[in-house]
Amino acid sequence: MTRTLPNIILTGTPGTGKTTHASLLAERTPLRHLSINDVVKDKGCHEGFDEEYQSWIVDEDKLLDAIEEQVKEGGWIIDWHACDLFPKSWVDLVVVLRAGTEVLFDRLSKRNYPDHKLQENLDSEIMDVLLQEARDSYDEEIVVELQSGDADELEANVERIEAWLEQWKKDNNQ
Ligand code: DAT
Repeated sequence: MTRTLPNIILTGTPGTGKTTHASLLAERTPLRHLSINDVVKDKGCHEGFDEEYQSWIVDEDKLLDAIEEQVKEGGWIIDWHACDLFPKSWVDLVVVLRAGTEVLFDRLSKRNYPDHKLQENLDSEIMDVLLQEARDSYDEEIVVELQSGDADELEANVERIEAWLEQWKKDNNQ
């Protein structure tokens, strides 16, 4: 099925700004926000809750089955702190959001994460884990790394993605 609107994966370590970017983009473009966290919870795509990490143990097959039909139609901003599970054929752009250690520490400290979870997320950001995962999973040309340290960067990122969307529409004869 050809998509009349593209699908964008918005990924990054927790706290880098996925929800914030997705909400703004959903306001300003026809794209809709697909929070994988909500799908996992609401549609039960998990094998229970990991108390130690305070997160759901995701059943990836169930998750992909739950979203496949709607995602294939196009027009989604897929927001999740992993990206390697989504089939390449579903995805037109992968945005990896980044934040510096201090900024991320401040943001995550406001969430009641256990210490080891906070530290693991900081380590993951420092070691470029999500960027590497995106580059390993998708063609280099569709992976974009964007800084999300402050409000100016947020605005610039949203404008850049809006411009990319307009170009995608032209290229795809809309
Ligand atoms: P995520 O969905 O990746 O976990 P979020 O969108 O919930 O992250 O953002 C975490 C917090 O940081 C939230 O209070 C909003 C703030 N934030 C994120 N990106 C920002 C930015 N570029 N400028 C200012 N604040 C930002």
